[in-house]
Amino acid sequence: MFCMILAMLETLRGYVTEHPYLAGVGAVTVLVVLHKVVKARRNRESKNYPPNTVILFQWQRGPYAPSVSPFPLKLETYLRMSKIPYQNDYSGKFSKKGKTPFIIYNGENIPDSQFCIEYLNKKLNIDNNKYLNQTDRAVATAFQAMIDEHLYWTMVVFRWVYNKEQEIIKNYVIRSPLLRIYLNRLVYKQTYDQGIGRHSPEEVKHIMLTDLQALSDYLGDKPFLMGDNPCDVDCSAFGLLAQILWHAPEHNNLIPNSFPSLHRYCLRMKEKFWPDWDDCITHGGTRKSIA
Ligand SMILES: N[C@@H](CCC(=O)N[C@@H](CS)C(=O)NCC(=O)O)C(=O)O
Repeated sequence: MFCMILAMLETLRGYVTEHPYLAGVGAVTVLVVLHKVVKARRNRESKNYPPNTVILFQWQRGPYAPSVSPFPLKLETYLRMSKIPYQNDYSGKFSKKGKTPFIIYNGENIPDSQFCIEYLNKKLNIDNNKYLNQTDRAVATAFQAMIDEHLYWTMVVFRWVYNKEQEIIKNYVIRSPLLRIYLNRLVYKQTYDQGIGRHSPEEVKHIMLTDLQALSDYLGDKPFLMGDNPCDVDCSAFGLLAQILWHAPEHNNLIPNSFPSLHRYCLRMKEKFWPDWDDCITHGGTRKSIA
């Protein structure tokens, strides 16, 4: 069998050397056909999705919270808060923008958690922010940006740059050591380009604590960030705080000890929107999630 493959490769090599132009045309034809096959398969797949149901593409479930990534957890919490029918796809496919998560809804493909929320709010006439006045909406927008675009990066640096070998990445996110090395380099470059990666660990921790303090101070005694009712920004807050609380052993009880009101807030969000929490986590990798 091995000899046969070698002989075939040798014949192919001879053919390519003798007819480079024809070989090039052949290779392009094969690529075009492959592209069409993959596209057709994708279309066929999307046709099988139930109508009026959000298909949420995300990574597999996490060990101590439903996702190891804040953005799928944010989006899934929003879907639950808004009572939108949805199904998860844990295939780990990335969005057209090369990130997780994304959704498909009635054949439309939308990347980015925040754009998904805005798209669904508009499409389904949902307004979780209806109790907010204009000033509250401005504050909520600022907090959402702080959480998704600022506090997020401090979590990334601790997880991927300072604690490369920590258990969350090694045991649950990426098991292959080679892939881990590749991703560590990739994320290191992302954090350096973003700017946060140029600070010292003490400075990054300072930035994280400043943002957590702002969240904690603003939350005060309220049950949810903007008042008595949960709204869209709570999904961002919960998605990220859950990572620091349940998926960051290096922060060693930081939230329960230093920010007890944020801790109670996380437990409140969990209880309200994730009554099936235990079915949605792998319990430290000891069992499969069932939802
Ligand atoms: N703005 C995006 C951010 C999504 C994002 O950064 N996802 C990360 C995982 S936490 C990712 O896919 N990273 C892969 C990469 O950057 O290559 C959103 O809200 O969905």
